[in-house]
Amino acid sequence: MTSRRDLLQALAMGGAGLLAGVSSGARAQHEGHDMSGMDMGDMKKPMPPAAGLVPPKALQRHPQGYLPVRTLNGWTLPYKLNGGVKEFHLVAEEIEHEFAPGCRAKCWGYNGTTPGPTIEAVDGDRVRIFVTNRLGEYTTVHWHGIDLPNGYDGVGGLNQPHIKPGETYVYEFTLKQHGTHMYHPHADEMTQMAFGMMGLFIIHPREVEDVPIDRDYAFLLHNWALHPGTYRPDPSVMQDFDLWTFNSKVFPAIDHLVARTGERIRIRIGNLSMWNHPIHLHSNPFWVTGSDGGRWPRAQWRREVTEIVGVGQMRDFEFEATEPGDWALHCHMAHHTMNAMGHGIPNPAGVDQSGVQDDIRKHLPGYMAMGRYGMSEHGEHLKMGVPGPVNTLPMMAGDGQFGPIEMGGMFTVVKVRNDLAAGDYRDPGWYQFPKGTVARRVSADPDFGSPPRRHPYGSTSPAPVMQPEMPAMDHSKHGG
Ligand SMILES: [Cu+2]
Repeated sequence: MTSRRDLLQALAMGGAGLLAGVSSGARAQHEGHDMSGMDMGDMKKPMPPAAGLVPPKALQRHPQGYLPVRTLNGWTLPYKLNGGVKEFHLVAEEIEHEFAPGCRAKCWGYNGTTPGPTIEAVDGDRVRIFVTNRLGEYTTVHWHGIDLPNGYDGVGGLNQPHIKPGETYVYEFTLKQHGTHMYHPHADEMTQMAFGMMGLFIIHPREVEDVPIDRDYAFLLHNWALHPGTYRPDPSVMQDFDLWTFNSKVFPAIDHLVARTGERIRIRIGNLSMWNHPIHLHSNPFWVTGSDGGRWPRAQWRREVTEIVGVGQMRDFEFEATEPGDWALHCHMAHHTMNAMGHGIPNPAGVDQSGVQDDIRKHLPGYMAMGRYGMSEHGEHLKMGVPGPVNTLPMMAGDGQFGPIEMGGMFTVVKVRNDLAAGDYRDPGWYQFPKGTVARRVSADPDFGSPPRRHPYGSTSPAPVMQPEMPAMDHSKHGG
């Protein structure tokens, strides 16, 4: 699938303008500017704007020496060099956003997306950031965790006048640190963040890092009260959210993280949601190596398999890709890997609803009682063509090569392969398991399925059967 970033790069090469990713409003602000100093980043390689696959890009470092981050489902904001100052332009505006195919909403963001584009710069850079407000109410931008003069800290009323609709403000400061940071409004914060206004601000160290990184991924955690059947997030909700996102996307629409064995991967995670998220990476333990405080001294690195990224915090994970495969990366709060949670619904677990279903069907043809044996049916019934509420995703979704993955929300896959080129981020497909390396059935109880477990609405849940071809165990190889 062509990502937005790939598309932008293709557009840029096709002459559609380096600001192809900037909204119409922002583009108007830039017209007439000299773009010759614009950082091209990894846009230098020509690529055809063909539909479908975009050819791999060679691993390209920025002229200042850093490896650009890979913002999941996102993009990096181009800048213009003006007298040695890096000039960026953010435009706050309402946008139409897709969480995954089948679910869209009116959200607020920057330059056409939520999260807004990632700002990347280097310790020591002077940055000048224009902020244009195209919302219906005032806003500001706070540069979260960045050491700067007080008048640029962005708390409306405290540090600056609010940016009214139609106004453009400028922030200017010199970066005195490195690390993983964020930006977000500090005006009507509850609403503006609930609608999606946030972005990453990555400051690379001046020196090349002594433990070098081969792929550098980044995303923000967020939650949304987009109630089933609606098109606007509800900003008043504090706990019972419907959607849990990595960079405003839910599984299965979240980009995969691709890695080659032998590479060192960094995953930078920031949290602007209303919950703490224990982020869990399958495969081997990772090191927690940094935050908005920069890359920590090595004595502070910790090995973990799950790390809580608290509200307002940033955490950098690093690991060496040693085992090829498809490894899950997800929040360990089980409700945060579901979509479209239905809150306040009676609990049907263990309840035979077949009689109730018939009664309800008299009033609601096609009604399906669900949940007696668990919630797996929920994803299945939508696949069978039974409509749910409009603009509402199934609670769990996504099919892998062995069947339904039954995840949603904050879940994606780290795909480690032996045979990738450096800088190739294309989805390599599902992992091809070497023969004999997958968990397999060795027996099944023929009586367990009696009476057969059937979904109340008649869909068959196949009764387990004894496998006649059950492999004989070879005990001689197990040394006792
Ligand atoms: Cu979570």
